[in-house]
Amino acid sequence: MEDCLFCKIIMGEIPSAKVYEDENFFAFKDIAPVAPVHVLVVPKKHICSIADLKPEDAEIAGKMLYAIQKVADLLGLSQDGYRVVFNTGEKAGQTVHHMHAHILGGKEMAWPGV
Ligand code: IU
Repeated sequence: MEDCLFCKIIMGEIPSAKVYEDENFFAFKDIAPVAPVHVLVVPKKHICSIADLKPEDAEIAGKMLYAIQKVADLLGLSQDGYRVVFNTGEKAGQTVHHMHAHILGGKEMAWPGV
């Protein structure tokens, strides 16, 4: 998508601190981290949000969970645990309209955090 920030990051048109890439996903450090470890996992296919998933996206949506697991492993978070957040829509605070998972870790976290 032409005007999508995350599409530009995936294409390398905007620099990012990449931590992982495969055929379907790209992961990079969040520019404004809210935890000691804060990485975004983004599907290369432009899907605006979970709310916009179509039946044909089911496979990529499932694979995304595995990509998140892989990135969390690479970041050394698997043993202590981590949080995964998908802000979806305006009231949830989604600011970039290309579906992404926040992986947050490296600290004790309270729940609920809303
Ligand atoms: P949100 O769930 O849509 O609010 O998350 C968007 C995230 O993208 C947010 O945490 C930003 O700090 C992050 N981000 C980024 O990593 N690089 C950028 O150039 C921009 C936003 I703009």
